[in-house]
Amino acid sequence: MSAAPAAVFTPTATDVTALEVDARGGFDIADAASRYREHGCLVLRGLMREHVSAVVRDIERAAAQAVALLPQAEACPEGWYTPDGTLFLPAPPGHIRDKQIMMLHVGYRGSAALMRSALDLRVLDLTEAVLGPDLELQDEGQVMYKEAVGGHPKHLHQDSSYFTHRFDGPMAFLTYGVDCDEKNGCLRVVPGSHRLGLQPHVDTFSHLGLDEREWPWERSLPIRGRAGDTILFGVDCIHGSQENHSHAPRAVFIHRYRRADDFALISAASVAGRAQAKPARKSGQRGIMVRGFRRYQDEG
Ligand SMILES: O=C(O)CCC(=O)C(=O)O
Repeated sequence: MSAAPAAVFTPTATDVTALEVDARGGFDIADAASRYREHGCLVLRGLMREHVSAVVRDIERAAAQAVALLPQAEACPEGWYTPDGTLFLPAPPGHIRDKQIMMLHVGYRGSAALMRSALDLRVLDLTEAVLGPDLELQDEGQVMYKEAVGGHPKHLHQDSSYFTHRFDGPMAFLTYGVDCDEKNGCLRVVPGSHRLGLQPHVDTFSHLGLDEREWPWERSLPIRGRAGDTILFGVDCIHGSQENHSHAPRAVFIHRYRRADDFALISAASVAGRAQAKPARKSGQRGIMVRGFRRYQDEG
């Protein structure tokens, strides 16, 4: 899809009710898929309520472990990595340390609870209804962690700026580990923005982001929610979240699914990284199959 002008864009919804599905039990998969296609995002209330406490227990164990590993952190272009694979950013004034957690390494290889939650049948049914029968996990599962008292913002962006895919790209299911609102940095989305195609991104404190003069936070819709609520969005849906100004950490965990033959042509976290990236191939990007079968393809 080629980029369309952002200035004339009108969102497909300005009220969260248009995006909501009651997912505390079974729900109408075909209806959810059609609303997801229309808005580029969806709010699945209560989808992960049976998984959330076990996943958050592992997230908090991993957070304590990452902080203990900070003396061994090494600088990288994005911030600092501890040896467990956790990414830290500079901390704001008044924080208890000079570095704060951004992306916590837990992963499917580290937490059985996280892996179990990624195999939820309703999630796979909905993904299959949109992307087709053969599905893989894109990566190892992602945990974004905002520490208390100022935890980092993630500026409005499209995931396609970080990973531009050959086909549709992944569908991301982001679940709240705690109750979220504007105070602790709930996710904000721009319904219908997937129709814009990939927009130009700039370098920001939280890596690639949209220019704040064109995309101020006010253009996005805050999604308040309870622990266990899930927000589904595609790679071109504009989303992000502000700082955590509460006194408790705010974690979310994200599962991403894509067609088994899809892959990131370009992966980068900065403008220069995108400019220098050489188009990649499928080989080396085979994720764990979660539905269907992977047919042999000559990837040479
Ligand atoms: O932690 C968040 O709320 C932001 C997550 C996000 O924007 C992303 O992973 O692309």
